[in-house]
Amino acid sequence: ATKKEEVAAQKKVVSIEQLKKYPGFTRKCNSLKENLLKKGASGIIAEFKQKSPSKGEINFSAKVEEVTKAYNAAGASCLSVLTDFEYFGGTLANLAKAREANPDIPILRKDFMIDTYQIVEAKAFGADVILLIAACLSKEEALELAKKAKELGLDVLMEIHNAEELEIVNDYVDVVGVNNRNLKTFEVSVETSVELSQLIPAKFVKISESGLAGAAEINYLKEHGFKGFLIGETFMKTGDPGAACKK
Ligand code: IGP
Repeated sequence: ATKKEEVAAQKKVVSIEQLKKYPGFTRKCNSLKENLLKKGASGIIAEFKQKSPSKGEINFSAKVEEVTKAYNAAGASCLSVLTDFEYFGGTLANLAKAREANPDIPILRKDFMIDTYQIVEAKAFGADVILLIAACLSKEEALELAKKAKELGLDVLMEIHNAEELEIVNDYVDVVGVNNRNLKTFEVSVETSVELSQLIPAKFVKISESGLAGAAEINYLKEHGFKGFLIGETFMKTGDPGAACKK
C-alpha cells in the first residue's frame, strides 16, 4: 500500500476525535530546538531503527524500551523512533513504548508525513517532534503540515538534501536537517551537510543526518555550525546500542 492508502485506512480505524482523547495528546511537549541550544548538550539524536532499505536487517532483537532508556542515560539530546513499517519495520507502538520509558526527553516521530492526521497521531502516541521530508512534499503541503504541528505544540524538523529543497523550508520550521544519504544511490557523504550549511538561514538550528560514525566527524560538523547529529545504524548495529551512544 502507498503511504496515502495506509493513512486513509488508519483514519477509518481511529478517528481524529479519538486520537485527541489519548493521554499523549494533552501532554506538554519537550522541545528539540531548546535542547540542542542548551549549553553542554551532546546534540546526539539517537535513533531506534531495526531495518532499512539500504542495509536490510540492522537489529531485530533490540527492545525499544531498553535501547531508548540507554540512549537517554548515555546523554542523548533527543530520541528518534521510526514508525514506518514497510521500509523500516517501525511501529506507533514503539513510539508509545519509548515515550513511556522516557517522559522527559524530546522524541522524534520518524516517518513519511503527508497528512495532518499523522501529526495528530504523532502527538497522541507521545512524540514531541515531527519530520517533514522536503523531497516528499510540495511547498503548500509542507506549510500545512508544519503549521498543524506548531498548533499542537510540536517541534518541526525539515529534512533537505540539496539547495533547491531550501525553498520548501518555511517559518514554522524549528530545525533544518541535512540528510547525508543520497536517496537514489544510498551513498553517504558528510560533505553534503558542509556544503549546504552556509545556505541555511541562521535562524534555523542545523542538524546533520545519516552515515555518522565518529567523534572526529561530529567535531568537523560542529565547526560548520551543526548543533545536532542524527545517528541510527552506528548504534543499532552493535550488540549494545546504548553503550555505543555513550562513546
Ligand atoms: C539515521 P543512520 O545512517 O545513522 O542510520 O541514519 C537517519 O538519519 C536515517 O534513518 C534517516 C531517515 C530519514 C529514515 C534520515 N532521514 C527519513 C527514514 C526517513
